[in-house]
Amino acid sequence: MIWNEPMECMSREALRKLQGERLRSVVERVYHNTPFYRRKMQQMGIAPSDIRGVEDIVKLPFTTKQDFRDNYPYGLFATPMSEIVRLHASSGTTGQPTVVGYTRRDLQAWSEMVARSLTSYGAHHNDIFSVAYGYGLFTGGLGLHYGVEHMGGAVIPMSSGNTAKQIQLMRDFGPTVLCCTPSYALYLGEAMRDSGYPREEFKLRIGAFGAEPWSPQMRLQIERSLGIKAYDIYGLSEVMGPGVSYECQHQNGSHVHEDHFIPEIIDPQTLQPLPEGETGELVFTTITKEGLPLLRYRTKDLSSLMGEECPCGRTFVRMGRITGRSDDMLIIRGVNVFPSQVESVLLEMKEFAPHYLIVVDRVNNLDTMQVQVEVGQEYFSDEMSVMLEMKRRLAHRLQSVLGISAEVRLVEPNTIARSEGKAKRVVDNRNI
Ligand code: DLL
Repeated sequence: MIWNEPMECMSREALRKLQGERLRSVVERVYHNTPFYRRKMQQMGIAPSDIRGVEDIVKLPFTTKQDFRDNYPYGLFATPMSEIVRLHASSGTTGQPTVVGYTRRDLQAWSEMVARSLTSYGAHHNDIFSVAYGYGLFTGGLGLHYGVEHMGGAVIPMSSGNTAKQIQLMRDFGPTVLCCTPSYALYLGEAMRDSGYPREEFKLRIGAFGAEPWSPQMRLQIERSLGIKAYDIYGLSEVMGPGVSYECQHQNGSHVHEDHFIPEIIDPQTLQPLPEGETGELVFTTITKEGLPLLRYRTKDLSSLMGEECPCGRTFVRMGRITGRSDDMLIIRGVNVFPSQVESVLLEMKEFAPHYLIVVDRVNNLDTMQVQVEVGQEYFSDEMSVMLEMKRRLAHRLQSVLGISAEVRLVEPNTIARSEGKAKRVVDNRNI
């Protein structure tokens, strides 16, 4: 089934024309409504009239997470706040979050894109969806939620966590579609087995998994343990949230909603566009968004684009699985974490030296994070209670800045290996 056949299966020629028109209109809008873009374009010596079609996209400036930081909180918005009806946020590179805003029309477009995605997985309005992505500032929960309602499905707004309850309601309410991070899906599979309820008592048949990288092997493992077919859903808050791209039944890459976004792949060093098929950094230009339109947003995600026809009939270009990042962002239990956030916490607490090591692991399908940190010479104490209190305060501060809990291990001064070049801040033992 295809949710919006006229759009999803439009001829490439018509699509390119539509993209050109929409690109022109968004450039015009940001030039007049967002001082940040006007300034950038003026510095580059370009005017909206220089953008005639999609091919001119390369003339436009890039946008980065740093630009969000410099314009915190609302400086990149292109509409007055009176037209914004929803705000979300994701992790910034320091303690400051990245804020995104949506107009009513933006939310409608987003819901439709999620509905298209779920439909392409084989879900329909008779399905019951357990949405176990986090609700709140994270776009996962509410993004999926509104998409399900838009397509007429029944949504169980589970949010993440409280696994025993998830299992019980999955058995009692009979959801047929599970939406969560792939690592949580694995964990739920295990919890289901341990619950002692026979598999036949669960009705799950489809999974919509994303928000973190996962491998083909992990897909098989999830499918086996939950007895479902698992599909990938990709997205990022800055560009919209979940549903920027979606898999179809052929599962050979994810279709990008090209009537709303123009994807590019660039070389992260030279910033030059790369030809189809080559791996580089994914860049998106939003061409319909009102609240927060973005020109050439650098996702830092590494992928490639595939333009060959897909047997499903959709004409939207496909992007390959995300194979890594061109920065140091980690995704731990679905939450984006930058080592620099840990550093900023250590720098604000005088007891600690900014020498630290983040050790990430996966134990029983759950990500764990340990922060090893050196205590400053003059704060080191033989008294257990003093050290425990220090540890508790740091753990508490990390939890509030990162949004996830971390185990803190205090170590003696000068025990963390010093590097002579780029410091090694992260040891990731997960085998994703
Ligand atoms: O993770 C939005 C989302 C929610 C997507 C639910 C899918 C499902 P952010 O918190 O802004 O938004 O994180 C975005 O997560 O740049 C990727 O690095 C990573 N990511 C998201 N989806 C996938 C995926 C949401 N399917 C960042 N595969 C992105 C690999 C993914 N990585």
